[in-house]
Amino acid sequence: METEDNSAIDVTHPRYESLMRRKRLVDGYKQGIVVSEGLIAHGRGEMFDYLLGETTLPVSLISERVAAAALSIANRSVISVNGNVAALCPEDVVNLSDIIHATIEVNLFHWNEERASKIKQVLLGNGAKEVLSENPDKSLEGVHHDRGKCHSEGIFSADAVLIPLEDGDRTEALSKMGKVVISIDLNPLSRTSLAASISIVDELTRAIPNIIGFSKEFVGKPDEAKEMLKSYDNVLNLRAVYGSIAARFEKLSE
Ligand code: PTJ
Repeated sequence: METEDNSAIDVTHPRYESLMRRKRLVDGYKQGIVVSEGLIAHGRGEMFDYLLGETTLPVSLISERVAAAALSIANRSVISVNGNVAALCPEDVVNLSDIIHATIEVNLFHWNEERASKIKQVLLGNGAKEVLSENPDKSLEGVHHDRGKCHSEGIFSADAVLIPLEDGDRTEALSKMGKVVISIDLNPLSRTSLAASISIVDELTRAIPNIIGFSKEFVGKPDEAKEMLKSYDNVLNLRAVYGSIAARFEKLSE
């Protein structure tokens, strides 16, 4: 795979996956899908991924399973897609939406109609049948300005929303609207992780395939999904994430 300066990324490089994610984001930036702030946000995510050991914590597998349960029993679920998500894993987003029958909505922090349209094309090119994108007709309650824009047929009326790499303000607004809010955010201290109903602290391109796998298990099993959701405590789960990071550092410092 070629990088910006046309040098190849060596598949045997120990950080190959990480380098590939960076490449996808830089390519997305050049195509006008990712904003420059998205590159900074990715760097912040990478830093937190180091703290986790660049692996999915056992406790995050639990929140991913619960997320699959919640999405599988939702009446109206929506997957929110921003520039980074479209650049990193558009195919997985489409696959997940097919399995859980979710609407895909392009929802941007830095709103721009032209970029929303480009992201929609990326998703359609990856097999999406329908994508809500341009001309949002509603606003999230309490979030003014362009950041609140959303679609009445999508996020606004959804009972469950999957929000990868989301801003804290909007997460809080979605929670206040009474929705089941499922975040994917490597930062366990972010306002998003603190405000979500199910906080997945994991890297996006690891988390979505895991949710896909778990979603398949819940097909035709709504009672099992409801039971799983009922027994879940997000505060305890987040505490377990902090505990896992602390335990890792204790071990490293021995
Ligand atoms: O395309 P837009 O306009 O919607 O903008 C997208 C960004 C990501 C720039 C925007 O939503 C933003 O500014 O987000 P924040 O507030 O920086 O939050 C992004 C969060 O995602 C941070 O807590 C990062 O640690 C985390 N993050 C970044 N990359 C990943 C990640 N979490 C999981 N997987 C990643 N690959």
